Amino acid sequence: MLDKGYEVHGMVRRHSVSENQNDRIKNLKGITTYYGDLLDYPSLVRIVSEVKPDEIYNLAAQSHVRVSFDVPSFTIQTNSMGVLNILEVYRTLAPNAKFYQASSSEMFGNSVDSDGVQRLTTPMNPVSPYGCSKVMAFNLVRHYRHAYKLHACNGILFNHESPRRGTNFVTNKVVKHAVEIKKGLRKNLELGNLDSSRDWGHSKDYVRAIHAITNHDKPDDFIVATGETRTVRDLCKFVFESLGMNYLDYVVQNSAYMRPEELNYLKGDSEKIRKQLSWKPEYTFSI
Ligand code: G4F
Repeated sequence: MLDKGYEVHGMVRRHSVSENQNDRIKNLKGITTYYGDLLDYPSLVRIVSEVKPDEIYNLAAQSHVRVSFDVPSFTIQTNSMGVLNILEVYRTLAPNAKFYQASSSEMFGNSVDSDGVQRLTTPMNPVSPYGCSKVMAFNLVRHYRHAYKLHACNGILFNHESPRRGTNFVTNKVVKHAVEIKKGLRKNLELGNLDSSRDWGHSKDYVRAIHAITNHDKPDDFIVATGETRTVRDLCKFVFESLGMNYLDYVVQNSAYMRPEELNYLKGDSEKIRKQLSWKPEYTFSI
């Protein structure tokens, strides 16, 4: 957004270690930050009144699926009620703005169409508190768009990764631990389910999609996906082989990383955004 010439304002939650407050954005110069929280309605009113935004991007969430089983109430409050709060503030204080909601492929749960993909018409049967919370938010955004004629959009993004991904998500965990094993700093890599499949894309491609979705002339919902799927086992094989190792010698399963209910398979159909917004990913799984 900064590269595109936007004036960027961001909301941050208070962190007890002040050095870590803006850790994830410290290399970005020119963002004005404000203390706030999706669950703190007055903070949203204060920020939106002050900033008078033209575009609002809601990427805030308790975004870890496994952790959502441990903190289900917080997850649902933040990811569902928090979205209701920001939608209300948007509707009442900045109704001419464009609004983007980070919706998720986790909403589909284990629904797959007969041709092996998830698309906009695939039923949503979430299998985690996180997935349930995102379905509620997705529906609220659609409802606000229709009821109040707002430019409110959902991007249903499949997994998207980058070096900035937290190391408790599987891609960066596998890469980081494999490198440490290679350097002799670690003996093995403990993982949960190796047989689930994900449609992994690159965050750089997906933020391009987010901007295009929000700035399309018609508010709408779009799926953003590569259309390729791989198992966690495929990921391990690829990463370890890239480092000259065999994953079978190092990967061990630990039930602590298994989920009470698992989403087994994701492969998205992103034909609509490719056709209507001319989006396509530049990164592949291997580069
Ligand atoms: O990397 P993950 O934790 O991502 P997950 O659960 O698919 O969720 C991510 O993508 C969603 C979009 O589909 C987002 F909405 C969500 O916010 C998040 O960004 O896990 C990927 C797969 C799962 O099947 C998991 O069971 O990897 C499996 N896995 C196996 N061992 C593991 C591990 N996942 C994690 N995090 N840690 C493990 O040790």
